[in-house]
Amino acid sequence: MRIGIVCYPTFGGSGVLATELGKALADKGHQVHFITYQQPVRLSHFNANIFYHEVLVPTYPLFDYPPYETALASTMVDVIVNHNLDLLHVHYAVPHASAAYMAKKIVEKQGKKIPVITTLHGTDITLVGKDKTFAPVVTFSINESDAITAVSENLRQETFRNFKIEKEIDVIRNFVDVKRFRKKPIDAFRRVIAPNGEKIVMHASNFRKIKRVGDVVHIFEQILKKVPAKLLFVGDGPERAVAEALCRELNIDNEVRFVGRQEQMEDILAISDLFLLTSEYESFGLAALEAMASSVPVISTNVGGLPEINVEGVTGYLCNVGDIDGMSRQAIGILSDEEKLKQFKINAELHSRNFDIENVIPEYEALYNRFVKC
Ligand code: GMT
Repeated sequence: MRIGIVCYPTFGGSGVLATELGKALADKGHQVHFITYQQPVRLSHFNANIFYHEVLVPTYPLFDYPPYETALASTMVDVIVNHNLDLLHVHYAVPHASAAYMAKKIVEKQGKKIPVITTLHGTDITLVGKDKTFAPVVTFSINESDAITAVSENLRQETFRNFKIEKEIDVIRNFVDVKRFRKKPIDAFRRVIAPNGEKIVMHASNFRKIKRVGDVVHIFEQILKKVPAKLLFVGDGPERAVAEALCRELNIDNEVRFVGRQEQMEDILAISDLFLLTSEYESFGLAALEAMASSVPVISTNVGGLPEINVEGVTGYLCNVGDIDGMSRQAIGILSDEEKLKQFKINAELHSRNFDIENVIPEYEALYNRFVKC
């Protein structure tokens, strides 16, 4: 099959998921065409079945706002026609679903039918898409997609709650390549971060307000009172400076490292003991799943799709948003008991196998096969 994938090429979960999906499809012999404004971050290896088409937005003195969506739709048309695509799979509704609709209509005029599948990832529905400015276009273009998928049952329900959706939404949960994340810790690396055998607590995100990174700092402050530990912050974004300032204010900055955006998540996760995800909302929480696949238990909030992946008392714990005391108590409980920590690590890795890439890719292929006869 010749498949076009449109996504955000950044470190965000939707881009990571779409890129990993494309790579896995290419490994299975499909021809995959990525259409994005930048090379996706996880698209580092050469694969003869993968093509990358950059969307270039022309600048012009009249354009206060460069027309990205128009450029994207035009690039889609070019790739659909010149590479004879069978199907277009867009990740994140805004503006990918509406650009895909436009491209579909344009190629239809040229006698080519192209099925469009839209995968909803979270903030495209719960934050951005709901905004009055976007809602009519988002609703329309989702409804015009030939198939809609959501990455969790929670997101499926949220979408029906917030938009007038006229067709079924299939849930295809996010996945993880368990083999890739099953890595042995690099001892020298661990010693650099935790020279005296301290426990390593980790948080990874894009540091948007929705992640509540301040809660991570407060939880870690409480952990430190009971367990020698270090905190690793991975990623970057608007709240990073706030979190750094808070660490200084609480006088725990020597125990905290901000390592910025990282591509080799599996190496960092391999030396971690506990993952904290304090978000106000997560449609899924791919970062938490990657942690679990690396045998790292997760303390998370109990919102969105997180209860669909983190199992209370088995792979970690789930608490209400903002329940710093509760999350600290559970974190200390795991970190201060070697046997418990060991068991939770085993459980986390075992549970992550339910989301293995090898089980989920066939679900996408089955969906594609509903529209493409090969
Ligand atoms: O979490 C973010 O801010 C990034 C965002 C994205 O669109 O890349 O992540 C969303 O999609 C991920 C992949 O499906 C999910 O794992 C995240 O939970 C979801 N984020 C939110 O719902 C806040």
